[in-house]
Amino acid sequence: MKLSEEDIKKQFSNLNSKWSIKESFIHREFLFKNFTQAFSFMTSVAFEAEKSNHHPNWENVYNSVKVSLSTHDQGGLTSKDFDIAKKMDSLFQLFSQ
Ligand code: H2B
Repeated sequence: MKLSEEDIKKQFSNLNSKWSIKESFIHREFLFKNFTQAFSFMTSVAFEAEKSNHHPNWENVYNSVKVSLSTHDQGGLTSKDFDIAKKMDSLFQLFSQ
């Protein structure tokens, strides 16, 4: 179910401050030391995405992973976007050491 403006604000406040909101997407760029770290992070996120059947739009260039999240089926942001965003924030801690 699409979240209300109020719920979006609440959920957004639980994310790392590097996330931004634009229209019906939330965005963040994750920067790593090198490609291996970036790709390890992406692999780990991929397993989480499959588990929850919720998949990111993303772009990888060397050590950068730019992520956009939205729920296509609902045409907007849902709790699934915020759940995977939080997982990405914690996986980033692991893979950017
Ligand atoms: N990922 C995202 N980000 N949004 C969706 O609406 C979505 C998805 N839908 N992954 C799923 C797959 C859907 O296409 C399948 C059929 O359940």
